[in-house]
Amino acid sequence: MRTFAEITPQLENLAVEVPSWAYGNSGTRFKVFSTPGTPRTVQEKIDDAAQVHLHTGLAPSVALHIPWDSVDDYAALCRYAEDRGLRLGTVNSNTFQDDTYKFGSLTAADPSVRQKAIDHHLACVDIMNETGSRDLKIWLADGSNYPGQNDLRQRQETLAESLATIYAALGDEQRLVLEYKFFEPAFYATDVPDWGTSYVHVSELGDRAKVCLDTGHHAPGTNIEFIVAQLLRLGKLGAFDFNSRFYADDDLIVGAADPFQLYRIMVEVIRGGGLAPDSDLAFMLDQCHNIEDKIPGQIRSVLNVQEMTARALLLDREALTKAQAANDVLAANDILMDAFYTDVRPELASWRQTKGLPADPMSTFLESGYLQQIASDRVGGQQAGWGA
Ligand code: LRH
Ligand code: MN
Ligand code: MN
Repeated sequence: MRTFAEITPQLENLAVEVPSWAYGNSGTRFKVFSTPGTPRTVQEKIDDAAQVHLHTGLAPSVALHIPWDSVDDYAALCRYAEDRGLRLGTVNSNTFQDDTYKFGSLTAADPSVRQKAIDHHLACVDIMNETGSRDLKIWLADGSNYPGQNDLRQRQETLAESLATIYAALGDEQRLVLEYKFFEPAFYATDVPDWGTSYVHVSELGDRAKVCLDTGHHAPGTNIEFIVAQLLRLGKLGAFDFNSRFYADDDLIVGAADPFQLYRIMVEVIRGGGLAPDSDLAFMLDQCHNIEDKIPGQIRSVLNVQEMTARALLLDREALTKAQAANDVLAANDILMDAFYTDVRPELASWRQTKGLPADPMSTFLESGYLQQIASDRVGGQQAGWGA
């Protein structure tokens, strides 16, 4: 296995973007529980995101969701974030909370609905120009509940046309990332259900269009690291939405449900060059905390990503390649498992200290009094956006 000292230069390259919506209240279909100190404004969400970065050194940017995070002055919002040591990152377009889009947005049969959805994306590009954001992330709730409800084929044509119009509005340094999800809210057919469909569309668009892989968006049992390997091979993996799940799109803390899967994903990321200094792969969290405190939830998630990345970096790739070439099935598996079973927490803790960070970011944050402070300062916090 490699030593910890050997992997720190690569570990240094890891940055994980946090989502603004992680700090708001969210819930299940049955109940939204509120948490004391929930942010009331996007500025307060940024304040909370800054805490994650301050204590972990891992989360230098925050993703916005439009219109959940709409403001009048994005340049001012940008300065607000910068003053707190953060950048504004990916802009997520949201066409899933408006009555107009009941029967679809970018795929809608009604041209006026489609135009409204396209215009919303063009407005998102304007925002990106002000915030300096590189990525426009599109996830569509478009789909149907019953066979026969929609013309499946026509909707793919319509989608391709809508995406082409949006892509044409992007600047040379900007990208479009198209996120897929196999079901929900549509229960029969989703218009972008899988990586293949996303890949087909982004390939047609051009070099600056890529796939976004949300780890919670697959059928149970799907081999996600295979998708990672394939998309990196094709140069088309643009971004991750990290979260974990036991059943469907649970949006739980990253690595909570299946740390081994997270490890396997990071092994393929590293194998495919996704952590190299010249990589443009974006690592983001996409989580909604229902019952736990939001900031500690995010801290736990980014630390879990760091931990599994460290273990994946420890993997003795040379030995693995040799065992694979010799068809030594058990040795190859052993080599992979050796790195996975290595507890990197003590070494990560001392490494953090050499960088001026707390050895234990979670306890340092909890002892800082920030949670108590926001609980008394903020009254009437906001929902993340779901059902808002
Ligand atoms: C859809 C999704 C998508 C949205 C987010 C709030 O399930 O993963 O990324 O933007 O949730
Ligand atoms: Mn997502
Ligand atoms: Mn999701």
